[in-house]
Amino acid sequence: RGSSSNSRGALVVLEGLDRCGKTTQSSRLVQYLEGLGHSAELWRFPDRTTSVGQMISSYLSNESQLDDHTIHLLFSANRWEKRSLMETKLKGGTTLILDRYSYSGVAFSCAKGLGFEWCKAPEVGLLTPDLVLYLDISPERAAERGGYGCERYEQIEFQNKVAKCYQLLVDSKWQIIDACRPMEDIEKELQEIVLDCVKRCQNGEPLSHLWS
Ligand code: NYM
Repeated sequence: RGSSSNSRGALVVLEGLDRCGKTTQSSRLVQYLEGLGHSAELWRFPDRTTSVGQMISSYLSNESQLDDHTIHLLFSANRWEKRSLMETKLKGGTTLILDRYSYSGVAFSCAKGLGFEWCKAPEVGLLTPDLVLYLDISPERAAERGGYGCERYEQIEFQNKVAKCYQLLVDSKWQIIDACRPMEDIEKELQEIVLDCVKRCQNGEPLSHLWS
């Protein structure tokens, strides 16, 4: 498909507070793109299937304790271990819909009090998304959605700090989506934005690296 020799898949990231709806929306987006005949995959960070991912998973469920810097670097390592496959997929024409990425890494660690620049440093050199969809919802509204589970970070006060840290990361690749609306309305809006992005990448938009 693609009209240029530099045609590639799009790298699309969904971000937001816990329970903002991005997991549902990302899988719907993949279904939508596949329905149109595009090659698309849903990826999640953390990827809990790798050995680094298993360390992260046990930390998140409070089965293990780790120093804040250590867990930050593990989250980053978990993205680095997928970096080359990510590039291969994109260049092969597959669009990747990512449920969380480096922005979660920075926002959640920065909310704990780690330095903003320190948090960004290990992400430098990863692929820059073509589009970041931020599903915007207040922590109070998010918590109403069936309530938080018992994983680390799922508390309103902490989520407020995360939201503030996310704001420091907003750039021209971001689109802020009002996530308090009915799910179908959000779905429609995302479909339009993402399809437009997929088309741009088919026309040979170059890949770049964080943070630029
Ligand atoms: N999280 C996620 C981080 O703290 N740093 C990261 O780099 C990433 C990718 O992990 N509360 C946090 C955000 C979530 C938690 O994510 C697990 P999910 O989407 O609930 O599985």
